[in-house]
Amino acid sequence: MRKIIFVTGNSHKVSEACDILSKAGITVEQNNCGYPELQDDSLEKIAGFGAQWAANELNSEVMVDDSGLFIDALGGFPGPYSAYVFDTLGNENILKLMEGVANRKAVFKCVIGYCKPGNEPRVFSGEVEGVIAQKIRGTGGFGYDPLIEVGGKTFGEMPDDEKNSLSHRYRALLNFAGWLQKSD
Ligand code: ITT
Repeated sequence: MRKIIFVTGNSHKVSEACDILSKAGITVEQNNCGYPELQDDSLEKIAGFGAQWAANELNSEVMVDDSGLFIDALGGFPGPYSAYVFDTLGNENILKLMEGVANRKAVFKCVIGYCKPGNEPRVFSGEVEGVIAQKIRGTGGFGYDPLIEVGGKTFGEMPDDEKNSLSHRYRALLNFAGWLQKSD
């Protein structure tokens, strides 16, 4: 089994990555050292920069994950600011912003950054389209999961294995694992 260090402070991301990547023969170990967050609108640039910084810092191949929820009617908000907005507004206040809004389309995007020390980073993205639910539903998952509905259920209402078979993170990690298996 190949082992990759996953630099993140979010243990939910780690357990999802473990489930998804174990099927591709990859094990994941969390490192909580953090990395400087580039101020940029692009999740790809943020993830690439973070992966390169952490690979050089730890002198090891690493992966990072930068994710964001892009709400159509709010011009893509909170997008790259999703962590800050979740901590400050939270799901209930986002629902208030969406009161009476008919267009509830949203895209959840995940970008995996990967890098080896001294190398350029690679990025792998995955997206899932959904809608912002009328109410928070479900107690599973984390973060925005009870707010985003995909195929009639929120991520918060899905068992872990269901979310992990169709989520933005699943799609990004599948791209990553496919590339990793072909490279070295
Ligand atoms: P790290 O940067 O340390 O990896 P983070 O939680 O700050 O962890 P992000 O900036 O990528 O990660 O996440 C943006 C926000 O989106 C944050 O509030 C997460 O909890 C939330 N989030 C990320 N992935 C999610 C998912 O699959 N389901 C629900 N919420 C998610």
